[in-house]
Amino acid sequence: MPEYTIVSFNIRGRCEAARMLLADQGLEWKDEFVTIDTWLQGDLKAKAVFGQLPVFKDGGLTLYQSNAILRHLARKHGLYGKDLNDQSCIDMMNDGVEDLRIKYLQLIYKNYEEGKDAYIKSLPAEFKYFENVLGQKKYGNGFLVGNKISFADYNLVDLLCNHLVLAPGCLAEFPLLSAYVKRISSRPRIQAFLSSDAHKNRPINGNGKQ
Ligand code: 0HH
Repeated sequence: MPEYTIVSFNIRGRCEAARMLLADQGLEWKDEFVTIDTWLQGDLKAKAVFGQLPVFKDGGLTLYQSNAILRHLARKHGLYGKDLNDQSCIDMMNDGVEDLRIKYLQLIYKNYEEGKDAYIKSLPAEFKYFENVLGQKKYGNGFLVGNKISFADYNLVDLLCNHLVLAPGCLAEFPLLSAYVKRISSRPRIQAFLSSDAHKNRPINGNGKQ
C-alpha cells in the first residue's frame, strides 16, 4: 500500500511538484480526487485547517498547505540541503517560487483574458532572478542550492513547465534556466512521470485556462 495519500481536485495545481518529487524519488502515493460537487457539500472544507485543499496524509499525520507538504517530504527524504545554511537558502528560493506562483494563479483565476499579454511581458523580469541564481556558485549551479536536488527545484520546474504552456518561448532568453528545466525534466523517473497519462490528462488549473 502506498505510504502517502494526496487529496486534491483533479488538477496539477499546487500538488504536481509534490507528485514530481515522489515520482523522482521512487516513492509511491495514492491520489484521491475530490469533485467540485463533493467539495461544495462543505464537509471537507469545514475539516480543512485553512478551508482548502490539498491535504496530504502520511500515516497518522494530516497536513495542509502545499509548501508544508513539500517541506515534510524534503525533510523525510533528504531533499533539504546538507546543512542549516543550505536549508535557509532552499527556503529563500522556494519563497521566490511561491511569489511567482501566486502571480501566475492570479492571472489564471482572476485576470486571464485581460492580463495575459502584460503578464507574459513581465516574465523576463521574474525569470532573471532565477537565471542569476543558477549562474552563481554561491547558491548552486546544477540545482538552485548546492549539489543536490531539493524540494524547491521540483517546485520551480513544475511552475516553469506551466509557464512553457502559457508562453512556449518564455525561456528562450534564459540559457541556464532552459538547460535546468531540460536537465531536471529528463531525469528518468521525472521523464516517465511527465509522459504518463495520469500527468498529461490532468488539467493544469481548475478553470480550464493554462
Ligand atoms: N496556500 C494553500 C496551499 O498552498 C492554497 C490552497 C488553495 O488555493 O495549499 N486551494 C484551492 C485549490 S487550488 C482550494 O482549495 C484552486 C483550484 C480551484 C479549482 C477547483 C475546481 C477543480 C475541478 C476539477 N479552493 C477551494 C476553496 O477555497 O474553497
